[in-house]
Amino acid sequence: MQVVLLGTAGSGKTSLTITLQQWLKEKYGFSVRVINLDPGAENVTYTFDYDIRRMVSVRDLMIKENLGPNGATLKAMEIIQRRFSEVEVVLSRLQEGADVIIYDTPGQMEVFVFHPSGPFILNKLRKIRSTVGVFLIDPWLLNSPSGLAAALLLSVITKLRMSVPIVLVVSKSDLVNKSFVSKLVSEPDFLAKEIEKEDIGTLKDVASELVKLIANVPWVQRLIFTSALSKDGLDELYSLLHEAFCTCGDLT
Ligand SMILES: Nc1nc2c(ncn2[C@@H]2O[C@H](COP(=O)(O)OP(=O)(O)O)[C@@H](O)[C@H]2O)c(=O)[nH]1
Ligand SMILES: [Mg+2]
Repeated sequence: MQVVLLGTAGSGKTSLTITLQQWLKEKYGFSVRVINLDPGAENVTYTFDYDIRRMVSVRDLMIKENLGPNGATLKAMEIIQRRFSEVEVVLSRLQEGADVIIYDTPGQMEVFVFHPSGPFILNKLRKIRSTVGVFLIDPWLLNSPSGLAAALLLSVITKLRMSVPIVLVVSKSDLVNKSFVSKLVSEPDFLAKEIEKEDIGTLKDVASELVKLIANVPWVQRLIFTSALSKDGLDELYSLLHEAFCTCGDLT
């Protein structure tokens, strides 16, 4: 199994990559490899089995080519796509004896999802081995119901762009009011009412249309909660990943 962690900057991808690796080792005795595909990773001292920053790093590009962070990130993604055959050689070697491979992805996941390189890489990965994406929703988005609606829509767009199954996870669950969020997700009328309470003026009509759209995406309803800090929800995540691989798997 290969697991690709996706989510906005700060949503907890790197923390969950590391925790999940340790948890799978301890609980199942699995051999787990971790790969960093984020060329812009900063302050990460963890030793990955492969780190894309060996090929290209956003920080180096900013200095060498006098680019801003966004320009350097785009340039880094282009370089990774162009030289991906080199990454594939390493990845093939790392397959040997590995039960699970976990991929950490860029903080600006928008770049990964909207730039051609992200779907390109995912497409390559799924040819190596069965691959599933985990879309992390950052709890700070849950402070407002319209934030949750936006996060769910971003996950729908991500699914549209990526050629792999995607499961939805609220990260940092130790900080979340789970029952409130579950109600928002499972009861579209309640979500619409809560959005209406927000002061978003003329966007209310748009919001209610968006809620209808979300309500019609069945897999969105099966939202789970995990914490890299307390390890809460990792069992559930693991079984959801398995379901995602099963062609008959019903993620609702
Ligand atoms: N309370 C709590 N904080 C977390 C958890 N996971 C990550 N964080 C914090 O959230 C911030 C961003 O985490 P990081 O893993 O770097 O996110 P990334 O940008 O998606 O890779 C860091 O300050 C982490 O310590 C969690 O499960 N619980
Ligand atoms: Mg990170």
